[in-house]
Amino acid sequence: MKTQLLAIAGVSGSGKTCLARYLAEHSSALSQGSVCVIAQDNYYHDYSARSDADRARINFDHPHSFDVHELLSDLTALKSNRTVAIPQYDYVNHKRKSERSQQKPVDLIILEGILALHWSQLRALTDCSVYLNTPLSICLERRLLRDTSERGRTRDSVMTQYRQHVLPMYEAYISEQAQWADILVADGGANPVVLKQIRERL
Ligand code: UZR
Ligand code: MG
Repeated sequence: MKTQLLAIAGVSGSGKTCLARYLAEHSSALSQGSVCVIAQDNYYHDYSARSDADRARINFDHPHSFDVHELLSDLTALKSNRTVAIPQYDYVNHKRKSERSQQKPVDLIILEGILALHWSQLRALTDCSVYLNTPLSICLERRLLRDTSERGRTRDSVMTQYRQHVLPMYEAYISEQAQWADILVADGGANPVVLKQIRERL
């Protein structure tokens, strides 16, 4: 059976990870075989050689911050039924972890990330694409909660990152991805209507 790729894009806090998890939990509606979720965040370049202060200044919302070649190569390999070693990311320290996780070939790959539809080569591999149009005020609220509880940040540092990187990159690169999506969604998270729409497309 041909491996299919579903890509979910949207700004930070739009509910990509939650939607991807929900779809994976209900994957029998989408695919008769196995499913995996890949976070694009795992493909940030490895900045571990930089100083802590330098790393804290990186614009992680810019397309240049991702190793798109490695992401494309892993997706192509999975689509050709080869096992890949997926990098793992440590948000607290803004670094790649030293270990990788082995991913065997699956029938459906769900890729979720802020720029999952940005590169044309990535879009060419995609069988169905979703863009989350969640209101920015909701995204910011979620981001504040998550980053202070799970990613070791202060409220001030989240707000500064938001003003300096998240919003400008949303305007420059993230929101335009809506034009390349098969399905536009008003909010992320668990959503049976989206599940049905995706099933009809795959
Ligand atoms: P999601 N990010 C960091 O803050 N530090 C890192 O080391 C790597 C990523 C943030 C990134 C982006 N940016 O907004 C967000 N900033 O993680 C993407 N600023 O992840 O879509 O899960 O929110
Ligand atoms: Mg996420």
